[in-house]
Amino acid sequence: PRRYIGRKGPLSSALVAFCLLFVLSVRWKNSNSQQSNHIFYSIDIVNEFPHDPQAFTQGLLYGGNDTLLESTGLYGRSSVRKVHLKSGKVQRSYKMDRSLFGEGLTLFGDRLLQVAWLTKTGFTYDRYNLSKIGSFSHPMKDGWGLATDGKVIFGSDGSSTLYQIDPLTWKAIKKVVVKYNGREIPYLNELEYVSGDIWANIWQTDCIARISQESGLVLSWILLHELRQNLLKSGNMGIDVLNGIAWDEINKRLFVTGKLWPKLYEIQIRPVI
Ligand code: DDQ
Ligand code: CA
Repeated sequence: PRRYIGRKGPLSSALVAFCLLFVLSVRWKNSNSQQSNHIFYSIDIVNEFPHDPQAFTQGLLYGGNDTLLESTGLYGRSSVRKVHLKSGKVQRSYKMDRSLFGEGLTLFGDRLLQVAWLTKTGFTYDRYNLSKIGSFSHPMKDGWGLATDGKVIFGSDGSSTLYQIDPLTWKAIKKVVVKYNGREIPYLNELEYVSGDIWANIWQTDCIARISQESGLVLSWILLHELRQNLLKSGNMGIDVLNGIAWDEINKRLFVTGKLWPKLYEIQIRPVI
């Protein structure tokens, strides 16, 4: 059995070792990102946690140490909050003015950045005590979703445009039109940066689009209809749409919830086609 490797000397051994390393590195790369070449993904629920059913979730991100940072909407109920993952308890909350409708939220350095519905003004908060620091005006037509890769801010305004914004000047650096099979995909809502791509809730659907930030092309669809359907089946008739994606980059955990949902889910994606 050792005939092929052993007797041919160091060159063939080196070749075998190289091939093995190559295959392993490709496998490692794929297993470490939530991406591959599949187009449609279903989900498996890994964990479910309580979520404030009064929270009209409009922005969601992982804040480290089993906490989530969340922005909520509806006039008179809009807030920026820090939530304990496992209990769903609101650990700290900033109540927004009654005239504001909270939307996308992202963390840039020590500051939380938030946009609001039907206004081009956004707000900055201290990430630890959630006190309001200031405001900014952004280049989008409206404030829907926010995310960041730590360098630029990604934004959505309910259209099919995905914005890249300079966090210092708040000028648009780049705009791409999000498309799938040549068709524009409008209603981009809550966003998340995951391993180089932008994941977006598509408003009024149970789908998340995984989008190439470079080209705007939808690379895959994640189908999550079972989450909302199961909540409805178990009697939660007051829930609104799926909204809110949070990625824990360190522990590779993916969380989703919805507006007025009593639960937040940790999920894994699984190719269906
Ligand atoms: N958005 O999240 C899609 C950006 C906005 C959702 C607005 C839902 C309407 C709620 C009722 C508003 C009352 C004036
Ligand atoms: Ca998010």
